[in-house]
Amino acid sequence: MGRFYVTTPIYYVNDVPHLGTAYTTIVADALRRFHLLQGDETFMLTGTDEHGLKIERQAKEQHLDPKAFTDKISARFMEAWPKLDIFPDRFIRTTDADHEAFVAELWKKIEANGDLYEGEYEGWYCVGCESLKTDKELEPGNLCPLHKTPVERVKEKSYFFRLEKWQKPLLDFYGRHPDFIRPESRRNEVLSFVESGLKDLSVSRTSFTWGIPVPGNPKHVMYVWFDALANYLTALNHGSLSRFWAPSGKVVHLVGKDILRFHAVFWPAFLLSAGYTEEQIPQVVFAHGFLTIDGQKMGKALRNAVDPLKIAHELGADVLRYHLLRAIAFGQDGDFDHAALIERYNADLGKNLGNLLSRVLGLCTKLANGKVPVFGERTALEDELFSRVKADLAMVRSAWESIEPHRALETTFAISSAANTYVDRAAPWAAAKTDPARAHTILAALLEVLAALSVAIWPAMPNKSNTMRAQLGLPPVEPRVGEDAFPTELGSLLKPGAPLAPAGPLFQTFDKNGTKAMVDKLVPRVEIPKTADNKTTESTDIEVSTTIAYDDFAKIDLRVGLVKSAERVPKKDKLLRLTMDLGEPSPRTLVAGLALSFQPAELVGRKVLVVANLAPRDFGSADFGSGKEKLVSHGMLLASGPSEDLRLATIDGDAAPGAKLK
Ligand code: ME8
Repeated sequence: MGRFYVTTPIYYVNDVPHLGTAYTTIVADALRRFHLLQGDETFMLTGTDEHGLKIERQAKEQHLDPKAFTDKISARFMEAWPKLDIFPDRFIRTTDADHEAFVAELWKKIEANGDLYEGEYEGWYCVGCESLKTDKELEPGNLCPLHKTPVERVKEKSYFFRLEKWQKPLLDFYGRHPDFIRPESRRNEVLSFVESGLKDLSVSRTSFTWGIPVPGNPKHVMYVWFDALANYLTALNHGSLSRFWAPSGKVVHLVGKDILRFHAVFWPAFLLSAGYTEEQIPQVVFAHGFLTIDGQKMGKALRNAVDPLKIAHELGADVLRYHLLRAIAFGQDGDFDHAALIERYNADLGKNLGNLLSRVLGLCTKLANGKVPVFGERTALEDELFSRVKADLAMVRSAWESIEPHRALETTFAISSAANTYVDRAAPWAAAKTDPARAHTILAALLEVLAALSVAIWPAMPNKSNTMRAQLGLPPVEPRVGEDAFPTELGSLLKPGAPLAPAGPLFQTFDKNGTKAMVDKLVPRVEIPKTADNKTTESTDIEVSTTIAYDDFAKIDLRVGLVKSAERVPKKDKLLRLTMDLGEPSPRTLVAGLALSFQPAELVGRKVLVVANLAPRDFGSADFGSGKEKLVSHGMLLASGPSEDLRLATIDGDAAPGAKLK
């Protein structure tokens, strides 16, 4: 018996659960279930990451106190996972009192060891990543390569963590623990990052307050990643739960590749600095790839997120779980496509496994009175089947053990294919005519394989496992600590004479029309792009608009505009007043509904697309501090998206302010 502790990242509450976050959480649950099957003692942790500038800003935009805001979104995560048959042992929130207390203790330990000092930092900060970026990392236009949004210049007093000091110990540690970072390609990336030199890390902020106060200096709040990473220890900081931590437990952190550096560099450095030994560093940080839609990372930033709960509602959580675990090689990116989901469902679940079950149970009803038949003399056919299945089961086990769910399921379904081939070759319906005992042996062999499969699919499809087992006359899988229930041998999983209980198909397949109807049901409806003055708000299917003549289009004077200055409009939450250079002798004033998506400073210096000949639009008046001023927009800036997440229309390359678009 072993101990297995698996964690997911704690998710930022700036987003609700989507297929990307569901993916990591499903893998964690499946791994945990596999370990339960083996008789291991397990602990699974997930939760929400609730502090930091990103969350503070989002709460403000929604006119909510940050705690009220995080309560609202965190609940969405907590409620989502059970709907996908995921039952973590703890759902942690970084606003939990035990976490705040634990992080303060960790800080004090690191401080006492001399690894924190006060200083000032200046640099580019991506609020989406909650991380500083070097000039080298930025994309043209000062964009974060991950979020495609402009970074912000920050300069403030801060505590620094002596990360540089840990460069050598980290490299030594990686050398001694080659499995710490997986997969291999990611390990190499981290190694070359660390080898290229580490800089001390800013670990506190003074320009906002939504964070855990620094012990002894409450003007500072802790950097959100310092706070967040500690969650993995907070959860076990309760009595005997510490037994799940390394080395007495096997600790596996599952993370997306976007956050590997935090887990593989900063986290072990914090631990070593706080006095943990090398053996007390987690055994594995596994960085998986991104779920993409048409090659783009799925998520809020790109507004292409797929709702896992909708798929689970229509097709069952098992189907979604199976698809994600099987279709994507764990560690690599995978493009998600609803039609491919249905295709795999039909092929693997319906035609392969589902068909095997109903075929075998149908034959048992016909040829064996609906009972488990007696296993008679084995022929070469059964020997071949059993030795193949035995070898495959061993491979399934080792694939789960080595965190390769796609391989585990591929082999599981290869067993089902082998059994389907065996039915055709052994032809029990023919044998029944001349040698009923032989037909019974064939069916008994098949039932053994099905019984083994009903357990092997449990980590991925716990519900279908139960349904399958009920039809086989078996109780649901109920793992017990210390008992290895993962099947290794065939021959005595079922009792001869026990009643079988065939029911409807395990998976109802979809024909061509059914597939189309289901895909239509699942595919998210798309929002009509909006203009920055926020006129269109309805969410509906994209419609093709009526065409216009070129002459009509030519009437629109589209130009490149350079934002010279930007300021909020007092008492108008959504509006910004911009001064724009449109290549004219004097700048123009534009008023635009951008304030929920952008800080004024982020816009200054950006080149955007403007409708220059729109009739002036009156926005009333506002007091900017020296009495009421008229608020009139002389043109319109182009953007797309909902008002709280707008994307600006910009121009490629170097275009001068005032350049016309044609
Ligand atoms: O990074 N494909 O939180 P986060 C696959 N709070 N996985 C995806 C994904 C996609 N398209 N999108 C998200 C944070 N994920 C921090 C973590 S941990 C101490 C702090 C998954 O809400 C993936 O696991 O941005 C990724 O690492 C995680 O969600 C990021 O979640």
